[in-house]
Amino acid sequence: MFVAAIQDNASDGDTVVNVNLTTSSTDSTWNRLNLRVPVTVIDQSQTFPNSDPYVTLGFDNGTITEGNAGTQTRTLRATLDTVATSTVTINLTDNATCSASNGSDFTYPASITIPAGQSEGADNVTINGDTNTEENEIACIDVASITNGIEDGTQQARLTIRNDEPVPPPTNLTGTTPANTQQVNLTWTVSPESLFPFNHVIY
Ligand SMILES: [Ca+2]
Ligand SMILES: [Ca+2]
Ligand SMILES: [Ca+2]
Repeated sequence: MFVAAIQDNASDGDTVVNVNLTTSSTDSTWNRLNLRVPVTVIDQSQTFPNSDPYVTLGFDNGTITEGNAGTQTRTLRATLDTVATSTVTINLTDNATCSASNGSDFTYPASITIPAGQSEGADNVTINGDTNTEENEIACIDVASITNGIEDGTQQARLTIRNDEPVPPPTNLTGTTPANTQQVNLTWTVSPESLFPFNHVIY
């Protein structure tokens, strides 16, 4: 008896086929003996069980100087570890724990799409200029979900938006001369405090 396996290209895993045999009633030795013979057809596909590509996410250039008005862009790129066999969609979300604010400091695309046959896709993140005196800000884009792909660990694209407003001079500078004239007490106010180094030199 021969059992022939039929070739295909499907990644459908190993298959077990049970072949049932019944001997003839005229066979005096094995009369009506029933046999069940399992035959395993092994799937040789290298991509089974999961053929989805792994996805990484990042900016081509992770810093930008803010500017005072209008918008600028930076390229946000999603990259696969293999060529896509079907369309891969990476849905994006912003991480609100980072200092830059979605909507006022930057805006980003809802998703990046990678067509079948490609291994990467990209879209623009838009940065808004302002004239606010502030610290550098960081925009963080996370992966919300992926269709036909797998997030490679935890991906987060980070963009540093460099503030370009000049640091204003200290204000409310006052001095007093105590009885001991070798000593002068000075007080002043800086804003925002985080923009000033801690070592203030007095001449
Ligand atoms: Ca500015
Ligand atoms: Ca800003
Ligand atoms: Ca600013």
